[in-house]
Amino acid sequence: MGDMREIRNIVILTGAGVSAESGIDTFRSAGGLWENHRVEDVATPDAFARDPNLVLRFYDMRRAAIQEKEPNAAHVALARLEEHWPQRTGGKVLLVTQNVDDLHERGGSRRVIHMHGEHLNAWCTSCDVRSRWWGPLIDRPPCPVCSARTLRPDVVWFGEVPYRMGEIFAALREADLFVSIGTSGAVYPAAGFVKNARELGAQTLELNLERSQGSHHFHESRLGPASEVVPAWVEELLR
Ligand code: BV8
Repeated sequence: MGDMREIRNIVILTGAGVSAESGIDTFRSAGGLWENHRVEDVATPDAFARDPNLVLRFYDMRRAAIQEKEPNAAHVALARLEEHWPQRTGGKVLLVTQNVDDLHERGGSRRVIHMHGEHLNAWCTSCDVRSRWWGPLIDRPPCPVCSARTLRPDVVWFGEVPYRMGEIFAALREADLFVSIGTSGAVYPAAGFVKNARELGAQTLELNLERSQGSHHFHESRLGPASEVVPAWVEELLR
C-alpha cells in the first residue's frame, strides 16, 4: 500500500465474507442457492409478486438467524478504526456494507451505510415508513404506523436501486484509500466502486479469503480470513 502518511479519508466496502466467521452463510458458499432457488430468483420484486410467501419465508429465516450470531474480530477491528482514526489523523472513515445483518453495529461501528438495506427493518408499502422489526412477516402483521398489512423486507432486491448512492459517491470522491473486505465483486454498482475510487486517485486494497472477480482492479490484495486479516490491517494503520 502507498505511503501511509498521505492517507486521511478511508472508504470501506464490506460483503458477506466479513460475516462468514460469525456463522452467516455467504451467497457463494451456499452455491448461491436457498431451498434450490438461486438467490437472484428470490431476491427480486418479481419473485415477491409471484410468490410472496416464498420470499417472506426466505427473509424470515435469515432475519431470525442473524439474531443468534455474534460479531467477529473483523467487525470489532473496523469499529476500533472508526473510533481512533479521526483522532489520529483528522481523517474520516466511512463503512459501506452490502450486508443486511446488524453485526457491524453490534461490533461497535456507528456510521454504517447499508446500501442493500437491513434485515431488521420492515418497509410498509402503504405508508412508506420503515420500522425496526425482529419477528416474521409471513403472517402479514399490521404496519406499526398505518396498520396496513403491507410490510415487506427492507432489502434492496436485484433490479432495485441501492440506498444512499449519492453519499457513497461523495465519499469515494474524497477517499485517499478504498478497502474492499469479504466480497466477490459480483454485484453492481458495489463491484464498480474500486474502479471509481481508483479513477478518482485513491489507493485500493482488497482483504478477502480468495481473489475476487475484481482483484485485478486493486493496487494490493491480502488473502486470508477476515477475522485475521482485518485486525492485522487495522493495527498496522493505528500503530
Ligand atoms: C441496480 C440484498 C441500478 C438482498 C443484494 C443484468 C440483468 C439484471 C440486472 C443486472 C444485470 N447486470 C447487472 C445488473 C445489476 C444487478 C447485478 O449486479 N446483478 C448481478 C447478478 C450481475 N444489480 C442490481 O440489480 C442492483 N441495482 O443495479 O440498480 C442502479 C445502478 C447504479 C446506481 C443506481 C441504480 C441491486 C443489487 C442488490 C441485490 N441485493 N443483497 C439479500 O441479501 O437477500 S446482493 C447480495 O449479493 C449482497 O448484498 C452482495 O451485494 C451480493 C454479493 O454478495 P457478497 O457480499 O459479495 O458475497 P458473496 O457470497 O458473493 O462473496 C463472499 C466473498 O467473501 C467471497 O469472495 C469469499 O471469498 C469471501 N469470503 C468468504 N469467507 C470469508 C471471505 N472473506 C474473508 N473472510 C472470510 N472468512
